[in-house]
Amino acid sequence: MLLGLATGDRIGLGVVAGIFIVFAVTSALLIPRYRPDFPGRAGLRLFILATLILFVSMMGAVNVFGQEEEGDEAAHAEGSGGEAAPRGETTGGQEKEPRPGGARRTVEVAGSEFEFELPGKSLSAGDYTFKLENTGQAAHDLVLEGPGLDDAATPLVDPGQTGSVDVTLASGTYKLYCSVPGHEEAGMKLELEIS
Ligand SMILES: [Cu+2]
Repeated sequence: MLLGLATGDRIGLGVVAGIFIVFAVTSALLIPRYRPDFPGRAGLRLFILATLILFVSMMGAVNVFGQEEEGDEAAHAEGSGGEAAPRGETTGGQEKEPRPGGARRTVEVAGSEFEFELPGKSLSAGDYTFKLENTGQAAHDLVLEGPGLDDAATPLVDPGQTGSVDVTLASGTYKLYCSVPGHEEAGMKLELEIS
């Protein structure tokens, strides 16, 4: 049980136990040397009373320190449980709902002649950074059009380079295309569904 107590509690308990042990050893071994008749009749009552008081104090100390420890454990358990639950809710919310003030997510788009490649064709609403990597031989950009967006675009990105644009996507259909003349018509265009 002592091992389970916090350091401070163990010290407090140790002091009480130490007093009790010193008192018991002293009265049992040392006092008779100097007072062979100890304890006398009055002394015997006093000795028993003092022993009882110290014993009760010690048990009281065990209870008090033990309960403090249990209280701490209960508080820790409630604290960690309380933190875990909101985290779970937040994670669930990321999948289904718009998250104003939530973490911005990154979508990596590869652009080349003449197509865009996205990790997926649907996303949940929220804040995104679209990062265009030009894997082709000509310069390209990435423009997004849809609810709440009017020609949000990356800079023109040279071959082998990357460029990004921050957008907030709401529910609906967005069109992604390259604005370099002729590229959209050649195939650099796709639709993205936001749920
Ligand atoms: Cu292009």
